[in-house]
Amino acid sequence: MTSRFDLVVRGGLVVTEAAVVEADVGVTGGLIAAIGRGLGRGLEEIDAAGRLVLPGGIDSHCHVEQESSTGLMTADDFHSATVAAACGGVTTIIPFAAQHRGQNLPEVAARYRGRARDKAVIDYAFHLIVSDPTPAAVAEHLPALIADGYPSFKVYTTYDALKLTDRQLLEVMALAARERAVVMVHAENSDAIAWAAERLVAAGHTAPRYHAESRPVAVEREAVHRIATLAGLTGATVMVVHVSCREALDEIRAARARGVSMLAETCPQYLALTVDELNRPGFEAAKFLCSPPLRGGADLAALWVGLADGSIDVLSSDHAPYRLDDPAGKAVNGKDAPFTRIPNGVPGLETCLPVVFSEGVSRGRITLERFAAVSATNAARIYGLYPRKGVIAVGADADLAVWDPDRETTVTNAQLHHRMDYTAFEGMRLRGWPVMTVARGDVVWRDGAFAAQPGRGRFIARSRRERSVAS
Ligand code: DUC
Ligand code: ZN
Ligand code: ZN
Repeated sequence: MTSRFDLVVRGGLVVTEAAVVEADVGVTGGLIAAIGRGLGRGLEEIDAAGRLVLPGGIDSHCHVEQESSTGLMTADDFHSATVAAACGGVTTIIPFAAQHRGQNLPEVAARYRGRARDKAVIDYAFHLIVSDPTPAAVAEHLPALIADGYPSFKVYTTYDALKLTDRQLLEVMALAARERAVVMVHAENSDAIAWAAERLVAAGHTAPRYHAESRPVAVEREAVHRIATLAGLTGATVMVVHVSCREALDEIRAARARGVSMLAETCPQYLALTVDELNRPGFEAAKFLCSPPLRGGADLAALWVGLADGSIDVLSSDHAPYRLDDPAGKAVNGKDAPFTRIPNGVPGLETCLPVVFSEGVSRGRITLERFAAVSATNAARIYGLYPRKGVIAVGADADLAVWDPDRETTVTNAQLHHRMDYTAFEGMRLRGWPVMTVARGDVVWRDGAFAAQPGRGRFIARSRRERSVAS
C-alpha cells in the first residue's frame, strides 16, 4: 500500500473544545491532512489506542530570557524554556518582549526575536510589555508592531518601574481598541500595596509570608474594577492575567454583564496551591512568592468554577523562573531580604498542563473539552493564532499532545527540563501526563526522550482580533 501520510496518530480519543471522538489523525508536510477512522498508512505510525490526542498547548503567558528592570535575567533561555514546554505538552509559547523605560519598542521586539531565533525548539510569538508609552510609541511604534504580528501587549498597574498611570492606560487602551489589539493587564493597586508593605516592614514583618498580607484580595479587586471601567470608556478588549481570587472574578463577570470586552486568565499555582505554602520555614517560602499572591482555599475553589463555567478563558503558566539558591535569582538581595526585595514568580512551563489536567480533568472539575479550550483553542483565538494553531482540524499545524490519562506521576524537580532548582509542585501526585508531543508534524517528545534541534521553532506573526469577541 502506498503511504498517504508522513505520520498517522492512530486510534486515539481526539479532543477538541466541542467533542471527544475516536479517530486517526493524518499528518503531511507538518499540517493535519485528515481526521477520521481507518486512514491509510503513514510513513510513521503512532499507536494512540487508550490515549487522548489533544491540541498542543499554547502557553500564552511566560517570561523567557527576560531581564527585569534591575537587570535580573530569568533562569531559562529560549532553549531550556521551549524544551521544558514541549515536554509538558505545549507546542507554542507566547512570552514577552519587555520594554523598560527609555527603550524603543521596535528595538526591544527585534532583540527578543534575535534571542529566540537559534534556540527555540517549538514555535513562538511575542507579546510586548509596554512600560513607556511615549507619544512616538503610541502613535507609531505600537501600530506598526501590531500590524507586524504583535497584536497584544501587557501593561502593569503595579511595580514602580513598570506601572502606567490611569491616563497612560487610557491612551494605550484607546490605541488597542482602534488597532484591534488585546491589552493584557496585571491588575493590583500599587499605592495600596506600597502603603501596606511599608507598615509591615516597619513593624518587623519582613518574612516572605507578609508578601501576601501586603497584597490582599481587595487590591486586586479594585484594580480589576478600575481596568474594567477604563476598558469600557475606550472600547478596548482587555485580558486580566493571572486572576487569583473570587472577588476579581466577580468583577470580571460584572464587567462582561455591562458589555465590557474583558477576558480572564489564571495559572496552576492559583488552582493547586494556597497561601499556606508561604508558612514554610525560612527562605523556602520564597519559592512560592508570586504576584498576585497565592490565596485561600475558597478562592482556589472559585477559580475552578470560573474555569468550568467560561468566566476564565485561558490557562497559562506565568513561568517566571528565578532560582532559589542563587545570588542571581530569588536570593539576589540575600536570604534575609524583606519580602519586598525578593523577585516574584514561580516556574511552571512543563507542569502547567499536567497539574491542571490532574486537578481538573482527573478530579472531575472540568471536562476534557474545556481543558482543550483553556489550554489551547481560546488562546489561539484571542491572540490571533487561530485556525493555524490551537485546534485539531484539517489544514491546521500538526501540533498535538498525546496524553496517557491514567499515568500516575509524583512531580520532582529532577524530572523537569527547566534550569530551575525547584518546582512549586514538588511531591504532588498527578494522574494524567503528556507522553508525546508532536510539533508541526515532528515528534519532539516521546516516552521520556526529547529530540529536536535548537532553532527548529519558528516565529509566528499573529493576526489581529476579529471585531467580535469569541472565546
Ligand atoms: N508576577 C508577575 O507579574 N510577573 C512575573 C511573576 C509574578 O509573580
Ligand atoms: Zn503580571
Ligand atoms: Zn507574568
